[in-house]
Amino acid sequence: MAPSRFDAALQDAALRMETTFAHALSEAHPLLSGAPERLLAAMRHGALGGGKRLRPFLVEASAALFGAEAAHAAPVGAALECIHCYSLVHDDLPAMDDDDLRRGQPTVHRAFDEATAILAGDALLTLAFGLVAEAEAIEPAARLRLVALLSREAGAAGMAGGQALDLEAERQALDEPAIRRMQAMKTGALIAFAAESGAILAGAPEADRARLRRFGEIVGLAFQLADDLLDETADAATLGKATAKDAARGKKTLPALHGQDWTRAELERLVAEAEALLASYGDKAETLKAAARFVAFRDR
Ligand code: GRG
Repeated sequence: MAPSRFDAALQDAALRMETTFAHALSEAHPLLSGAPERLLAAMRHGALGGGKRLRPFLVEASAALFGAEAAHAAPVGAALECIHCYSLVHDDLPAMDDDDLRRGQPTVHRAFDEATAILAGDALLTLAFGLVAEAEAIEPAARLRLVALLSREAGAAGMAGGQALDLEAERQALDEPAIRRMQAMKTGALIAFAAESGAILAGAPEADRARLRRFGEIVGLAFQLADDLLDETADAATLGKATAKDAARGKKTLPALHGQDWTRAELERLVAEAEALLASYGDKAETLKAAARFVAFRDR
């Protein structure tokens, strides 16, 4: 799939997700009726109007590979994006990265206040499980399985655990295996869930689910490597505050350890591995393969 066609597909999916999200984050939604207006506004600030929506795109593309419609995948994509947005809201807090801007807008604690940002993150995380539980187009056993898997990938054995390891790295520098483990948990876990969940919600056989899981893990590795490379190559004017802080804290990345040429070669290797995993699906896997390439060589 040509990069321009992939970009258009990603943008279309992002627009669809915005509509799903606007409904999921409105007071009219049964899971939120009666919620305080200011808290809802903070949740919407943290979640709506920005972001590539890459994770919901992967859920949709993985589900489509096994014949499920985008509408069936939408609640799972929205749930995952809620968790991603919660992680960004909390990551931006003074106790973590202390950032003023996110996606070109004031961070939630800047636009509202710190306590409201903590609660907005909590409420986005909690909403995610409700959205999956209520996704009636998905078979009940698959919904339960998705709720449990999402709990694992977002929690202490997944993203939150990875963030804890990342914070520990400020006190004691991590070696390369430890950096890889931290990244697989902190960023990789949700991306692996995205690819695996599409197969689960579509009722794909176990072997396919495991293949999509592995695909997601590889794309997760590529995502973090590309993110670190983007930070390395950003000029001083655009260098993220968080990155500058990470460098000041002595945090190591793989591009910092091995250099940019090694990183680009490693990204090519990861994309080839991801594509090879999907070879047996033929043309039906073109979107997912293009997604792997986009993740590895994106400019944003
Ligand atoms: C607070 C529990 C908790 C976890 C935070 C994911 C994370 C853990 C922190 C985010 C810090 C960060 C910038 C990590 C690098 C990778 C990453 C998640 C980048 C942002 O994801 P994108 O590029 O963002 O998908 P958009 O804005 O497109 O949604």
